[in-house]
Amino acid sequence: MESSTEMGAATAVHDASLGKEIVRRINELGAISEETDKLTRIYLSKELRAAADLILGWMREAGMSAHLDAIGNVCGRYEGERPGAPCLMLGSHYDTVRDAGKWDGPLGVITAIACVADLNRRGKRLPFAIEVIGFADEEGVRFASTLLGSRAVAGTFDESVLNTRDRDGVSMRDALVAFGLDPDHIGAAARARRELLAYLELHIEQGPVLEAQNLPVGVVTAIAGATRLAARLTGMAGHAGTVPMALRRDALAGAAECIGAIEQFCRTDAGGLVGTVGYIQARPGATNVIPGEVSFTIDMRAATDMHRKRAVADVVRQIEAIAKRRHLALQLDVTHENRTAPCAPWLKDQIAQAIAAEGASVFELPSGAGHDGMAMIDIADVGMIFVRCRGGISHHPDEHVELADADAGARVLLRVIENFRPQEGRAGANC
Ligand code: HGY
Ligand code: MN
Ligand code: MN
Repeated sequence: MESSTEMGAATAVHDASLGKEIVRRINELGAISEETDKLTRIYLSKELRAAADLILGWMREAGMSAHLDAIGNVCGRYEGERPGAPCLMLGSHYDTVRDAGKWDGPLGVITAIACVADLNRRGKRLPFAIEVIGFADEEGVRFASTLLGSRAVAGTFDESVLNTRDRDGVSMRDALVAFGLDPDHIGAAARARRELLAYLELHIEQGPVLEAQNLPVGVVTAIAGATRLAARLTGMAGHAGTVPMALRRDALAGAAECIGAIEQFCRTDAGGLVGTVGYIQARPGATNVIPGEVSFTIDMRAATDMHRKRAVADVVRQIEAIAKRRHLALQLDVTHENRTAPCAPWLKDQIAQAIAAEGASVFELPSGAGHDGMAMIDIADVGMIFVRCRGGISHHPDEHVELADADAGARVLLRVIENFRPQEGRAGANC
């Protein structure tokens, strides 16, 4: 198994100019945050707008026409030899989780722009167009859904999400208007399958596998599906000093038992099931008041859709039993469900050939993290390239990619682009 040293040796032949440009821009974009001491850039915030303007400028510098689409995605196009040809779409997202790392999402957008800029510097045009897209809401932090940008492009955006409200009670509809977009015009972001030859995303692995294999890049086989639920337990608020324990309907104690049950169920599952409660809020939220109402989120994932759906059903039954025994009212809704998205074999082959040509071993691995390809698969075949990240850390400020690996990922992506062979019969088609 060639180590990254070989890749590093290959890199030694390169001046890592792509990697240096990428790291510089990751840091510049990573400084745009709604918080001074951490990175948080959520959908339709003024910080997301500032980030969009920065990225659109980079796209234009790289020789692309660039615009903000109807839902806030940043879109760049580098024409092929003939204007109007179908495109190889490259992308990722430019929103972040709260207290995020600066590589999750932006690495894919910035690397794609760097590849187009390299072609443009050389005056190289290809038999197809290249489009670079930065999706505006992959993480789904602000509104109880996710993949909003890529779903709008895929034509699968659910209009009902426009009425969901964020933590401050602002509806997505009103947030779009404040961002300068028209909520009734989101359909304009949709693209047709005939316009895309494929969708290709470069992304950090967000896991420890490539590091354990001592490899800088990998070929993604599939993107694991996910189910997100919103739970609300309602009991009875009361005086912390006077209500006997036996008479309480403590919503937070009930939620704690549910969370313990979810963890225990996933820990003892033999099939690699993962379950996470990432957000909880207790009301009224005073030290000396028994919590009367608690809201929390649940995120469940597994290697197959069947396994995940069975697990979700089991967990729901356990939560219902706990609520009943504790005389708590339960409201439990699925807020987001994404099926597992397989990467297309013909794209995996072309990525593998590019990795081998760059002097690294070819290694395939699944993605436990969700990506925009789960939405884009409705209008194009999907391919993904993973780049090693230190310690597999992600969704954390310590998320980090070494310069050599950022450069290696860019060189692999550039090679895929320049050697890209559309599927039979698609090459010369017009949009
Ligand atoms: O949640 C995920 O897997 C992705 O990072 N949005
Ligand atoms: Mn993420
Ligand atoms: Mn991501």
